[in-house]
Amino acid sequence: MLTKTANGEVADTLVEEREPAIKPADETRSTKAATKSLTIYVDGEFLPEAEAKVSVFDHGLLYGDGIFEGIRFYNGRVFRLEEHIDRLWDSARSICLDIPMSRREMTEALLETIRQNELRDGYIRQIVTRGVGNLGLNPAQCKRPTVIIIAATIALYPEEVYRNGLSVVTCATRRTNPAALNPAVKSLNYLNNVMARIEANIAGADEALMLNDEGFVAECSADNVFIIKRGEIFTPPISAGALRGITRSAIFEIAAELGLKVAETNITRHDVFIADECFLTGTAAEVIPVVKADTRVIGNGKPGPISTRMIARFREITGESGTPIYE
Ligand code: PXG
Repeated sequence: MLTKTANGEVADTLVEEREPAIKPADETRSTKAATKSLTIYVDGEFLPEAEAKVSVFDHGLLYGDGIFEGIRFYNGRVFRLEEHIDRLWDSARSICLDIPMSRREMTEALLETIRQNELRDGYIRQIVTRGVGNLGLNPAQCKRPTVIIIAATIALYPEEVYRNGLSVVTCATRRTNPAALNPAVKSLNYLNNVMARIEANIAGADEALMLNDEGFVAECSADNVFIIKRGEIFTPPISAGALRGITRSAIFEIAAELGLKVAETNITRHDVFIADECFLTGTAAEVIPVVKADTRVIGNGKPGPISTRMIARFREITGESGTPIYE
């Protein structure tokens, strides 16, 4: 296997081709002229990307003190916008951060950022930091949170990945214990996930399967995990260290539509190894099959029938629902 640097120089050449890239730079423009820079929302202003900057004293940078959301829009509609706004507000409440605007204002700022960039399909990164303070970590020094909204395009995984599936490895880095930092908070402190991802890179795998302190599966570095056994679907509960993924909840709805049961239950590596099917869900990855875990082939090594139906139905839903951007 490919084992070079911690940054996975060798592995990256493999992984990079497959990974969806959220690209803020010129080559990502779809409808806006390719030469124009992105327009980015920073604290109430729409700025050209070269001017969209934060202070080096912002505690988002100094301490990872802040929260974020990653949201997709498809075909001129934002997918599950209200759920993302709710989760942002939940993260804020959990870390005692007062978002300096109403949900309605945030929603409008988000839609307007997309409009300013004349995009119809893409990815939004919404960030609220603790704001500018001093070099001490005390958030009481930070007078006003910084709000940033970036709307960009996103390069999709190649279709072959959805047909052939991904490989995952279990990483030694455990998902943060909720008693230390609850993984349900979508915070700017993602080093735990980044370390997991580095391990996957070193191992030449596509994703890292993260366990919690008890040894149960929590999630992957940026995706929720599902397994299927004898027609039943299982996914770790939030209490196991999984983010309450918005794609994850879409899967619950699709499963109900298809008459399939989803059980939120603790899962071990063994359960993954002996699963008939496995797939990951996330805003960027959408619904993506897994065909190998720690060198064990899952099922027959091909994306299974239920995963395939899930992917197809998820695509239908993203294409036809959501908050309209331009109406
Ligand atoms: N777990 C974690 C830790 C996440 O950060 C998910 C699960 C999936 O949740 P949603 O709501 O997106 O279905 C996430 C998603 C990326 C990326 O590039 C995704 C996330 C964060 C950073 C990058 O896919 N969040």
